[in-house]
Amino acid sequence: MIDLKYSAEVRAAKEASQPVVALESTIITHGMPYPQNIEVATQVEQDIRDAGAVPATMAVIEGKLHVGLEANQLQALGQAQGVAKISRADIAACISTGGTGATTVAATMIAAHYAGIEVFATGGIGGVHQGAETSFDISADLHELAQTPVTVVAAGAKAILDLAKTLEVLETLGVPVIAYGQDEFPAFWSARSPYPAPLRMDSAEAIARAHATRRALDLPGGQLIANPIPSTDQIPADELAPIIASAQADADAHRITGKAVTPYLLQRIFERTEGRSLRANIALVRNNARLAAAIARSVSALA
Ligand code: PSU
Ligand code: MN
Repeated sequence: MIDLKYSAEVRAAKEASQPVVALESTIITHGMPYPQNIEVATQVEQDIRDAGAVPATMAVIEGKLHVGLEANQLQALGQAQGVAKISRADIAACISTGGTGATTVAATMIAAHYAGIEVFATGGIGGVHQGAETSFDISADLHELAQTPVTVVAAGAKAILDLAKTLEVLETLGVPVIAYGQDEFPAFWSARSPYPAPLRMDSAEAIARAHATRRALDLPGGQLIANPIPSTDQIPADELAPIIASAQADADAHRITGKAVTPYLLQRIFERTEGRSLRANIALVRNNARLAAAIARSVSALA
């Protein structure tokens, strides 16, 4: 067994069977610049408390898998340089070698499931990158959704991805993609996209019942809840398209590959939108945290 390090708050919540929402840490170390990363992580945790659940930010620190971070640990992680970005492939190596790493969606799902947490909020999942037909760059997040039973609330997949191919792979892998309150699959910084979502639900209770029904059927894998960014915070897709295209061209020209692709594109888009992409990113993560807390409460009520 792995020796999990619970925060005091998460330990108390587990003992009292209170609803808990998992949060990832790659968004802190690789997804947002300092110091906004720490402000946002702290705010998102508070949003979850305000909505009646307890936040559990996951990370590996000096070889220990943490389920919930104390404030000083969050501060240290947000300022640390050169923290590893860990996914399914490297979480065990990071723990066994005493390393420190931030968890992606895939690694956070593994940690959440291990700790008995069923609901997780993030910004956007990884997916099929543009040009994947030659690069083969498909995020391990998709395969994780196919095998680890955690409901993940995200604002769709990041619009830097090939959304059509991402939806096709999710369908192939048997992952339910449920748009919340609308018919279209949302596109991260934009609420809408040209792609219809395979499923739609309009309440946290309905999502919790679907989650419980998958468990009753013994189905492996989780659900992707695609929660659109509030329309007042979005950036229209046609405004972003040329910015995304030039960021992708830069990534290709600099031969950025593997784990570095997503952080590189996000940073480039942040620069080219003069921070607007970050403001939208913050709004959508907070929105996802609130929905995830409501789902976690409903899941607890059904148990
Ligand atoms: N969404 C964000 N910012 C991020 C990520 C998602 O708004 O930094 C991170 C998540 O941790 C996700 C990862 O799992 O990017 C995907 O990386 P890749 O494409 O290398 O699988
Ligand atoms: Mn990748």
